[in-house]
Amino acid sequence: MGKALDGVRILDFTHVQSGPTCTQLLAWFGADVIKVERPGEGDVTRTQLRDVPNADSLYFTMLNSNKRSITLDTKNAEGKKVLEDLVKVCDVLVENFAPGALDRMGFTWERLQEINPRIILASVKGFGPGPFEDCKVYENVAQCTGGAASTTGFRDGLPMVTGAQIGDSGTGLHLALGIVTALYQREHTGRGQKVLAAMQDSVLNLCRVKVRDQQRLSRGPLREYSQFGEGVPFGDAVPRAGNDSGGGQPGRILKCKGWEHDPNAYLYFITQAPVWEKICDVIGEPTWKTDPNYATAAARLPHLNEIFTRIEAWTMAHTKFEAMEILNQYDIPCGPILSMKEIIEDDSLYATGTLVEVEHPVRGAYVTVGNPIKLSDNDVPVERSPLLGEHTEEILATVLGFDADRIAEVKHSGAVGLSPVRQAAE
Ligand code: CAO
Repeated sequence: MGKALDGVRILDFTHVQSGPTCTQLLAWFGADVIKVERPGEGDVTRTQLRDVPNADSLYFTMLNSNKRSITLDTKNAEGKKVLEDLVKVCDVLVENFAPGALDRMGFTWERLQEINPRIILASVKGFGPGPFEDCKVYENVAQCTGGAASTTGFRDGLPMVTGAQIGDSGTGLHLALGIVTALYQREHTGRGQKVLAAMQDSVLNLCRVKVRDQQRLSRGPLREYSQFGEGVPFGDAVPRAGNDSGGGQPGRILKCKGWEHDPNAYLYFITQAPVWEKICDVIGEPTWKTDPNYATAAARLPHLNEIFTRIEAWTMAHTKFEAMEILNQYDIPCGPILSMKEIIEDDSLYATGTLVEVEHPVRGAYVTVGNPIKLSDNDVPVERSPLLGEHTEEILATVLGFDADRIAEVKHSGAVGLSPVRQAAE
């Protein structure tokens, strides 16, 4: 088997989550990812949320697999020269610094193109051009400004952020697609280009259905939202819809046996229209098949609370796994609410490489989420993240062809090094 991005070299100038999640994916497709880190400190996440003293945190190790690490002070004159040399031999420079940081370092887009006209400059920023373009942004800010928070949660509660890191990892995914697309185009044009994935744009892209609903709202109530059946009037913006889903296929999270003491004893149940009659049989309401209040998807919308209360009476008599087994026999779409404990203990996820256990020389074995995108002709085993500066000399010697004297010169300048790791404030 091959490696999809074999021969592609990435200059990985990323930190925290959004950028590293992108370059980790590229590494899992076989690209050579060289992570540039500040001497003595490195990516701030190395020391954030530490669970093992003096070991790189899980935050860091789970976002930086299969990369090589070089320390380089890019504000040091010698460090700048080394960075220039790296730009010459790399295909893509990926960065997610605060707006303007790369320019302040002296590496404007114009300068990068002078150094290497084929370079692709890929950036994550919080916002695209506009009133907020200079702002620093973290995950939850993106969830709030991209429309996710105002549409998540319950109508009578606060706006809610989700556990899924759609702002950071979601933007990293968008950026990775932009990078491989720019690499493809460069095959024909020979030119590099800039790729920008703004976190607000990425979250908004993932909230596309809510933009749909905003426009539908001007033409009348959103009939599939529970509040329609409850007679609660709509305002002028898309409301939070709890766990509602779908139009013809409304869904809810329902209690299952054991819910009183297990916070995850729940099942997502979808009343998919094509299997409505089977649902009626399973829950013991066969007359609902022909009752005009329940027989069609449109007729059911004002009665969702009654319908789901009745279905819940059935699910509460079963565990979430029993319910799933029974419902699957009738092709009724549903899913148990799986806890992180249940997921991390699921052998089938290890069998596919979606979860992987990796050995680390300092922290020992840890579990990470492997490549979620499976290509039939890409075989890149998940490897541990690099220690800070682990590959500095290797990269100077083999990627840049520096001899011992030149390496000594660079070291002497203080541009690379391993001064003690700073203890970060959490
Ligand atoms: N050598 C020398 N200097 C370096 C360096 C290196 N190897 N790596 C970074 N630096 C410098 C930068 O040049 C910058 O210096 P200036 O402020 O003088 O320009 C400085 O380190 C700090 O970089 P930063 O502003 O990017 O970092 P921060 O911790 O202050 O902000 C963040 C972090 C994430 C808010 C900001 O980088 C950002 O908004 N990034 C874009 C959006 C993004 O990716 N957010 C997701 C983060 S994950 O939740």
